[in-house]
Amino acid sequence: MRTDFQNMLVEQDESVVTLTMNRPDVLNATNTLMLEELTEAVEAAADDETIRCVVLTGAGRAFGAGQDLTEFGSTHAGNQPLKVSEHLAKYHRLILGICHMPKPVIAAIQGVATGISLNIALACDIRIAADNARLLEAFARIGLVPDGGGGYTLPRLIGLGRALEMAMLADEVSGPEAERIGLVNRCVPLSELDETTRALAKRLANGPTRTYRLIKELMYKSLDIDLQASLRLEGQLQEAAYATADHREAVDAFLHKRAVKFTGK
Ligand code: T3D
Repeated sequence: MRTDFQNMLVEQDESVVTLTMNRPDVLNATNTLMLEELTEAVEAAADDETIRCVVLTGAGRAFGAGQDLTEFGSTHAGNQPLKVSEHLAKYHRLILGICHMPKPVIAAIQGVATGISLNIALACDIRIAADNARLLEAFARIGLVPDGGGGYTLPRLIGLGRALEMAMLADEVSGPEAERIGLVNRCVPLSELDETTRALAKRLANGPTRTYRLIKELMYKSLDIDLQASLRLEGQLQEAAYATADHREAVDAFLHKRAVKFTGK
């Protein structure tokens, strides 16, 4: 994967890759270049068989401050108004890239995560927040609806009532509260965020990667289909899981009372 990005850092440690949004002076607000670079890195990580877990985080004191409002401001001031649906299509490509990533994606959130930055985190499979996290759907503060998939992910994670409250009031939710309501999986002291994320990423990277892809497909598709269809899908996906080398390895390890070693195949 290319690593010479301007607004992104890419670091690979064995089979874990960490993608760091890197505009700390503006709390990693997403501008066009960062969006393009992040999308390219996500798509490259999906295709790279040496990568078995992806971590997404922000540099400095924040995860991300949402859309770069200076870019919005200049389109408002100019003669050429922003073509919103074209602009959003770029975000949608990123969100789908994360959700369809054939390996686990973890968001590690410190400080502010707002607007589109929060919704990028909500597209990840697992969220670890530091206790200084400030999560908010700031869209309504600037007269916008949640985009970047927030209308889909937010009510599914925390329920409709809380999702409407977060979207309408645009109030901050702290890290501990986010853990309590299911907005993040875990909240840890800021000093432990890196280590907790690293340990989780390593554990997932050493897991049955192909099966993780199938688990993601089962869960995400089942959100939108009835029980009958979900059971049919489960059958198809279990057939694929049954055929993996990792499944055979795990059964053999159990029968021979030895430690299992997944290869991701
Ligand atoms: O394009 C699409 O359709 C996708 C949709 C996008 C919509 C959204 O993402 S909606 C959300 C947009 N974001 C916001 O409304 C947040 C704006 N920022 C803030 O309200 C505050 O900065 C924070 C609450 C996030 C943090 O406050 P604080 O006091 O900790 O930091 P600060 O001093 O305000 O910010 C530090 C710097 O970052 C500052 O620059 P300066 O003064 O030091 O030169 C600030 O201007 C800059 N910054 C923060 N957020 C943004 C930003 N610059 C550009 N765009 C930002 N979003």
